[in-house]
Amino acid sequence: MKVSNIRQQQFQEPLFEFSGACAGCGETPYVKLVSQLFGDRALVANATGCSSIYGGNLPTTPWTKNAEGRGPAWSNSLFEDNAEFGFGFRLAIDKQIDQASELVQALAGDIGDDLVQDILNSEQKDEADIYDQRERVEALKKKLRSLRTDDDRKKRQIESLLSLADMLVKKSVWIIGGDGWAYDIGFGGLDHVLASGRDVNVLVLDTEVYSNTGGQTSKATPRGAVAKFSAGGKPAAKKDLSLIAMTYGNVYVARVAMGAKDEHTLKAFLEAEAYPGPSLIIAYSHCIAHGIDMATAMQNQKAAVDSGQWLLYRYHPEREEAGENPLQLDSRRPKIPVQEYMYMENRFKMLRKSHPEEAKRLLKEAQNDVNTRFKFYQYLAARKMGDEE
Ligand SMILES: Cc1ncc(C[n+]2csc(CCOP(=O)(O)OP(=O)(O)O)c2C)c(N)n1
Repeated sequence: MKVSNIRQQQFQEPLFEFSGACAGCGETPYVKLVSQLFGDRALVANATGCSSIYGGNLPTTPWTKNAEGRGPAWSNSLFEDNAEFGFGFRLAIDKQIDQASELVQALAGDIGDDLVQDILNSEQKDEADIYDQRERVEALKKKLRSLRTDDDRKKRQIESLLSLADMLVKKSVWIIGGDGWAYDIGFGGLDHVLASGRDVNVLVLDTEVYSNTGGQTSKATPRGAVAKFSAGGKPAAKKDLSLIAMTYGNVYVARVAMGAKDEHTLKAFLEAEAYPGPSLIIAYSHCIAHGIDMATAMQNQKAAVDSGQWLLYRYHPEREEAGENPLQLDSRRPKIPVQEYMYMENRFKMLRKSHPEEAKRLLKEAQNDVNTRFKFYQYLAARKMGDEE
């Protein structure tokens, strides 16, 4: 199966199903995609918010396992420390990989050199590679169970390695939450984790409000939108979280909208996961709080992109290493005025009724934001690397 082709990829079994989210939720398709692509080896750290509520309606859970009994490990931490929580997963896994590798080397004489070398040198670059590593680890465990010794120290080493061996198969750490978590309350921790350089994948389900508590303004709320605490329309522009992350240079950053370009979304998830450092995906997620028809909400996503309100791009640090510009602008020049997108949604429309003059002023500013942003990103993406100017 060519997983980078959306038509083939959609045959992958989801390990996230029957959630309690609103019908037509804009967040769940991204969560489902993570579960399809990496679910049998993923660990999910979920910030409190809609995704932790529909994702952890205990005692039931929409997270499930495949026929081999493998599925994602999932846990929910606080709204204010989820990035750190997921970072802890990474540190713990890396420590266990180190311990397992040391034990494999210590027991090399009993295990057999070929298997030891194959296990320790496996790159696990893609799913086929990972499948091979799983087979090797199964062979390792079988071998360990068959070993007989009177040496107590060796016995302990064998027991330890049996309990750690599964860590030698590549794991995928996903730190997931909403914009209230990522842009506001958990931002300090998120920034810290991105700056660490460690291999984690952050998925921000950007509904542009605190959805789970009824739609309060966050720093992700766009200018001119009505939300709780912004009854007169949000006066300030949306914070550019991806730009902040790009300044590190070694963070993979993507901005996606499934309803606008599904294959682009898929590509970004695959690239983010394969990149061995921190990755940040900001995913446009429509929401009932927007005052839209949830049955056709993918069209709102498309209009957001067509108007330039939501830019699609990918910043890949490895392109820079190859002498290329790391930023690839995947959006075309805006082809509809931002007004056409905004007035598809009650969150913008209602301001015209309640504060018509202010609505006019904010609309003008919103169009100005779009124009400036597009030019700015076009400039960044057009830079030739190594230029003096
Ligand atoms: C420190 C703290 N403050 C407030 C809350 C209450 N709370 C729970 S979920 C949530 C909103 C989450 O919004 P967001 O991160 O945007 O995720 P969404 O619900 O939109 O997916 C809030 C304010 C909390 N759990 N912890």
